[in-house]
Amino acid sequence: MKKLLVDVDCGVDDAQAIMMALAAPGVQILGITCVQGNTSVDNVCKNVLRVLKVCNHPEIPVFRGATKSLLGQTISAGDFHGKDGLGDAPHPDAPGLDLVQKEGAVSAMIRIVNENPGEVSLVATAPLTNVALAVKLDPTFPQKLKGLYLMGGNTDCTRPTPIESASAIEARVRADFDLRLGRAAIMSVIGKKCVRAQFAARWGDGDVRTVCHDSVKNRSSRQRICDKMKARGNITVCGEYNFAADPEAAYIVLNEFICPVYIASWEFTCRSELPWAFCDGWLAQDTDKARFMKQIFKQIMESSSSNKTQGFISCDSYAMAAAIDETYIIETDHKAVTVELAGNFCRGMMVVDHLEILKKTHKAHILKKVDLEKFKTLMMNALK
Ligand SMILES: [Ca+2]
Repeated sequence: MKKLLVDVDCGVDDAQAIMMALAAPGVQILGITCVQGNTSVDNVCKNVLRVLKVCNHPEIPVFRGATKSLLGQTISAGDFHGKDGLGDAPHPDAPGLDLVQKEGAVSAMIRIVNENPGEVSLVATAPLTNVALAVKLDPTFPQKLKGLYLMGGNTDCTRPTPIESASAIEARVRADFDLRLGRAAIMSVIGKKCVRAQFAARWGDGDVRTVCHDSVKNRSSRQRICDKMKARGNITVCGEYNFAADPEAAYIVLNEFICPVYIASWEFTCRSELPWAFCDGWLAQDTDKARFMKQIFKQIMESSSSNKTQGFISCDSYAMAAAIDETYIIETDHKAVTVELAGNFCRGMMVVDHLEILKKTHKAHILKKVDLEKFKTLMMNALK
């Protein structure tokens, strides 16, 4: 039996991930901990209880966790998941907060893992506030986990990106840094001290270091500049929501969780999108679960239909699938990772230490390629 603890900010894709785990044979959810994120923590608790009711699993305990990020700063998730986090499609018989456990989320996490040492996989699909608090209360918490599965963070484009022409890069660098230099000179000064300050002011210090070290190692600065400029965010320029919503928590988790860590980054989920035709068949199943999903997913589907460039992406489900079935993972990047906490544009961005400059002994598995047929089956079964 695979034992899971799930930490969510129950938006629509968290609901999809929870339903995937509930439907998977040989998987037991020991508890669901809630944290603010897509919506307030009270809404998150209500949403989880609603999902558990639809799936006929009211016995799974739900715990209320952090109401704010570690520093108390908020970053709006917008209305993508609806104001209530679940597509603004309320149900009159939805369960109330009286069903939430009295025990708090963080102490419940620690207790449950202590009761099942070495057996629990923690799947975290939300800002990492609860998870970071758990290691601060109990520094031995990570080593008692079987694994940690995260949805969050950025990679700096592991897929080949269209390379800009040298003249386009030159123009960008000129515009950004006001360098009055020729093309060759611009490319060669990337690693030099005199321009670092300018870079740091524009890109954040972590980025500067990456570019500088690349230059020192005589890699193609041109390619690196391209990659940096193409690193994708979904809430800030290059920040993924779960990390950007609580960068300090993400930093603590990536630096203090020495258990096996698997990361489904934003770019990875984008690359692993499913066709909308799959989504149509998925929702057309004649079940209460599918009808429920159709209601809560309606708003997102309508807003997505205007953006035909992107397929169907259930972000949180990719991390959940990795915890449920290890054979779904085909290829990972095994790299040390951390999080940028400063910078003008890059706060909350995951930093991947390709050159091992940070000298970290612990490395994370960044999902690169997965078995999408297995993923589709897990998704389908979630609504059966
Ligand atoms: Ca989430």
